[in-house]
Amino acid sequence: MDYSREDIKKRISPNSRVLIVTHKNPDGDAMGASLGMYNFLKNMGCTVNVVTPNEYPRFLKWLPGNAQVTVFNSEKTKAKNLISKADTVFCLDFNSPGRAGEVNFSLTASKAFKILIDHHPDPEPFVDYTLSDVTVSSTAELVFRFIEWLDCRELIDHAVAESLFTGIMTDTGCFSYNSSQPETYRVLSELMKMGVDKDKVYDRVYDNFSEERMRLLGYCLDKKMVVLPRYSTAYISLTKKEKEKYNFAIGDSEGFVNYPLSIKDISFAALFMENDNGVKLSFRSKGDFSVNDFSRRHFDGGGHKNAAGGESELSMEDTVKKFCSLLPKYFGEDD
Ligand SMILES: [Mn+2]
Repeated sequence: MDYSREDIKKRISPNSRVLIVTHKNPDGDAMGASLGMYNFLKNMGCTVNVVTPNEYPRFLKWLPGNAQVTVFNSEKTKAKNLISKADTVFCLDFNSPGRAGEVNFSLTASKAFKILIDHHPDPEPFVDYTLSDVTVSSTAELVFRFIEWLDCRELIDHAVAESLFTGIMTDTGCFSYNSSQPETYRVLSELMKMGVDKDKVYDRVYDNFSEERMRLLGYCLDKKMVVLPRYSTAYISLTKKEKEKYNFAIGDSEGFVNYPLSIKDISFAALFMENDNGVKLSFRSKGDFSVNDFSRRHFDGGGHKNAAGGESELSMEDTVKKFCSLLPKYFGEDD
């Protein structure tokens, strides 16, 4: 079905009830895109709410509109109510209902008009309108383009700009990956013209860690990183016990998986984090090796070509074993 700009505009006309949903374990792009959209839709005159499947990191809790976010896991009745009452639902930074965790069921049951804005590969057809582009840095950048496409540039205020800027900054690792398109810098430039203070955003996101988190990072790199030069691979694993020792909080392991990639000739990195339901995995790669395919095939996950997540219900030991047993197939002769 094709919808025109006017059709879409009608869905977010003043007084319409709009809900924004993002993926489980929300990251900077998920929250930046969602709160950018939230502040924009408020300026449109909509009644807007944001629902996240679960809690998100403390370093994102300063974003404009943060106080209005409903976390599904902690406020189920309220969240379900918001979803069922919405006329229009935005699905931001994910493209399959399964990525929305428990929100999945209320989301698929909802009769609302659904708009998906995302940059992950292979979107599933569970929405009415899709804006998907894997070549774009972040969903936040796509939200900016969506607002421009609606001809609503004048409704981008400081709150919208700051949120979207945060999404682009975090999803590109401060412009180190997914950030080779000139268009990204045009969007950033427009956002900065709205008064976004780049240094302030950087400081709030990256210089906001606890002492324990820094020590945990040191421990991981010194004691827990395993380097397998033969397979151009390095990985870090962390058990529940180790996390507890460092008073682990959500978001503390953000970025850990990127460190092994700075080692010369390492092109594949993995992080294994034990939790109550098994092991959560993060993958990063350089070059052509698709961690999206790897994770989809072996670890029930997915993401982008060079950055993906996954899950394992096996024990930590067996998960690491499984991971290591796959390496010869991808990175060398099987002997
Ligand atoms: Mn993203």
